[in-house]
Amino acid sequence: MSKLQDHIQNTLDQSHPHSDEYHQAVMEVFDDVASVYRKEPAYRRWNIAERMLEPDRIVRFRVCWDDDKGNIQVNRGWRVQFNNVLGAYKGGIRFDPSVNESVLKFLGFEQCFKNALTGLPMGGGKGGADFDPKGRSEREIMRFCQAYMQELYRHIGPNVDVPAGDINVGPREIGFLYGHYVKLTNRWEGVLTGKSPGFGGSCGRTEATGYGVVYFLKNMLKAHDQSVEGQRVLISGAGTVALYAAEKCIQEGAKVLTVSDSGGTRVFREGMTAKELASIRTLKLEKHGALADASCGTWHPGKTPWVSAKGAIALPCATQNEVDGNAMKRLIKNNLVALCEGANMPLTQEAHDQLIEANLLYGPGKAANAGGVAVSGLERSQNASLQSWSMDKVDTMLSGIMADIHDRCIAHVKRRNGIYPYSKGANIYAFKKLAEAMMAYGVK
Ligand code: NDP
Ligand code: 2IT
Repeated sequence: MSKLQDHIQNTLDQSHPHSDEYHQAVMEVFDDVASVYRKEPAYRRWNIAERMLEPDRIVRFRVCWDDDKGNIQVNRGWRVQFNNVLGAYKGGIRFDPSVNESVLKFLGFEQCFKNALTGLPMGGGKGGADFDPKGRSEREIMRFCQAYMQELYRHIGPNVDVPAGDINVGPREIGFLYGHYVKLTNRWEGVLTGKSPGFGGSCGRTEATGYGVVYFLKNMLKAHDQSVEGQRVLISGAGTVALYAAEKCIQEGAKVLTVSDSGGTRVFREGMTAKELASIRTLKLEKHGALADASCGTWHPGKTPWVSAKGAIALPCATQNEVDGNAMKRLIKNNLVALCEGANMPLTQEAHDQLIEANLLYGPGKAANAGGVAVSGLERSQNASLQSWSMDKVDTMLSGIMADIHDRCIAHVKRRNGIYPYSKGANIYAFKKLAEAMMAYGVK
């Protein structure tokens, strides 16, 4: 470990104890930027590393709501406003029982770097609650969203902090959240993204993260004289990101062998068809955990995609730390060629280190899944100028932004054994951009 890495680890231990996910995300970045940091004395002079580790603020609040039986339920809500030097805080909201401050700090920290890579003026933030929507009625989910917004609305604004969706927060939840914001403030403005296109949302926002992952993959493969067509692809998750990544893979002529959820994996030996994908999307919209009930492919309860089929491309699109060391060993043994992260930090530290060691193509989440927040940025532009752009226009812009992100990832690194180290390149590019803005702002 270098002196800088030692210092970062000590600072994390002292200032952010019991925050494993946060430590993991931070150390991964500082392992990659240590050499750049050493070469630029101004970073140390301005104490950039330590300042970057401390979120601007974390708002934590009680969320009380009535369930359908008339019982009062109590949850905990947060908004982590991480860093706004590049623009208003921007990042999703996650509702899941696994949400805690460590998870939201890691997501907020990653978001600062991801948003820097998009080239759009957006700072980083993340929010959520430890609410479990599984088994809850639509009315209960609506009342929860309203109760969450009852506090959140004080802390957000179109030029302050602009939340969006994440796990278990899609267009329906954004509608409930936005509706309550409008009611509370009497202001119809671009304060949330991921709205339905019927009331200020952008065409293509729902598709953007999944499509963007595949656009990034295409650029990465092209830079190494390969293509997506005909590839065998393993996808995890069956939510917004996973199913649109699958859709784009099928459109590009790849074979999607798997999708999964917390119950298990559905395998399509010859590749999923567009019709099968449509049936799964309908099922998933109806209820959580419905992948087990689908009538296509074969069902592997309790299994992950990584042990259920063999593919050259892996797109983890479910959640953090979903690919562990054993799974990565298996993927590498089965001749993995490229892995692109639809989810945020889906690799455990061990899996990450193995992938780097194996010298395979690796599109890190902060680059590969940035298409979602990028189209959120386009939604803000449309709201600010009272315009509504077509799907074609947004998709063309998304494809251009993903190509630019690809190029930014390789702007500061050279090929190593024939392969660009995208993860290191993404961390260095975004770090420099954030650090330069922080130094220009002076001490704040
Ligand atoms: P969704 O809620 O739409 O889907 C999440 C999917 O992941 C579901 O199929 C869910 O299964 C599965 N999943 C969740 N937790 C686990 C677990 N512990 N083990 C196995 N499967 C699990 O979320 P999104 O598709 O929006 O988000 C997926 C990932 O992509 C997250 O990491 C998110 O942060 C990231 N992301 C999302 C963006 C967006 O625009 N939505 C943008 C960039 C990144 P089940 O239904 O059984 O829980
Ligand atoms: O992780 C992410 O980038 C998101 N959940 C999307 C954030 C956004 O503001 O669109």
